[in-house]
Amino acid sequence: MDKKAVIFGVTGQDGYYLSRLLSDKGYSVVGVCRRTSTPNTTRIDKLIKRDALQIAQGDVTDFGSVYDVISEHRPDEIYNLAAQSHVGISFNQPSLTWDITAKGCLNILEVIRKSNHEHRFYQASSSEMFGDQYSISSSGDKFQNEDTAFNPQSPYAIAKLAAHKTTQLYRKAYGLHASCGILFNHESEMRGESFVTKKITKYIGELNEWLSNIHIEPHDCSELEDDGDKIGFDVSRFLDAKATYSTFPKLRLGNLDACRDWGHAEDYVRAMWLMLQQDTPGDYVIATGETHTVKEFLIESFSCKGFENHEKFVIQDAALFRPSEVPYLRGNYSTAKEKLGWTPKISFKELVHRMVNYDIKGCQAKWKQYT
Ligand code: NAP
Ligand code: G4F
Repeated sequence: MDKKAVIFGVTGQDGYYLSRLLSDKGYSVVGVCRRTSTPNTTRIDKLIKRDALQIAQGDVTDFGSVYDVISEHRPDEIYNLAAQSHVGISFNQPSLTWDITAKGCLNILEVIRKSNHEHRFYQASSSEMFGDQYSISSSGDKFQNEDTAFNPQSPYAIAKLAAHKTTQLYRKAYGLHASCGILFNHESEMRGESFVTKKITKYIGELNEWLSNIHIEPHDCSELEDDGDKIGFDVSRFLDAKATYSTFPKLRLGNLDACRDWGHAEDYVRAMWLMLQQDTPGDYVIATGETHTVKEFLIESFSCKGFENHEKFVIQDAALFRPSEVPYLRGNYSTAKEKLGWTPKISFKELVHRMVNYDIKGCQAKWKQYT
């Protein structure tokens, strides 16, 4: 008999890759979407159209709807990817972040505990939970693994740690098959536009389109003027016959020194699935083992299309620095390698190039629509 899975958070980046993976494996996949006034299914529309994904209405903050979805579909596997997942925004909306990211997980666990059906559960834990903590290897390298202490530095990370601990408690106290993936940053062509990687690659797509329309090669482009515009691309600028390249805004960013361990989401959803195929539930760090600064991501992205000097396109904005920061993340995934047979396949360089090329093509298509 085919397996059935329910995914909370199906409309997000990981929701797209996970539902595609499970559907390819022959699962019947139900994705839970919350009510929004405009459609939020852009990433998954193609999967819905080809019947690879069925949609159910629900919201993780609403116990009743969580109960209804799980008791109606009685899935073998439940993946909780739902969260207010933006660390910066969690400082401005801590209460909402708590309700979705912490209490949402508790709601699902409570329904599973009371159910008479055996559901395997995956919780999307985060490397943000480590905060400013790291371990040191015998050769002096800094890293985080399953034994590293947690010291969250944001309302988001605190909510994630509450969900993580609650999942562990339900596993121990009630014998649930519940696993936590402590996932380090993972990005993709489908990444949300306010995360730093996508912000950078989308800007490059827009800048490239802008320059090619005014017939200027990247290396001939002089320093852009900072017009104080925080929004990047505006097609109407193209349509203004008097527009010059100096009116194109700079890319505004915050802290460029933070180190992140960036992988590709396609690799990371495979790890989620593997965790739920194990006889025994557990917690696993999922990472690449490499770390890069935001500045290194910037340089690699700009170099993809011959933009050599990123400084003339980028400005640092104090408003985009966080009240407290996670300075260094580099995961050691040896437990996942040993127990799940998981290793990442997509390198940092390939990740960056895939994202940049996708955004360049996307901007070219957008421009064609207007001409
Ligand atoms: P994402 O793109 O921000 O997706 C979050 C998902 O949660 C969206 O589908 C969103 O729906 C949904 N959601 C938000 N509030 C909800 C609510 N009240 N009820 C039901 N669904 C709700 O995040 P992602 O990058 O795919 O990450 C997936 C999960 O992994 C998240 O829990 C994130 O915190 C965690 N994580 C991510 C990373 C990473 O680097 N990507 C690393 C570690 C952990 P809408 O479309 O309606 O907003
Ligand atoms: O892309 P970010 O917003 O990702 P962050 O904060 O590392 O969180 C992501 O990864 C976590 C796993 O470790 C997930 F749990 C979480 O849900 C999310 O997916 O920021 C990365 C770094 C930070 O140090 C930030 O301060 O980039 C820095 N940064 C610099 N300028 C910026 C910007 N971040 C954003 N979002 N926007 C900027 O303009």
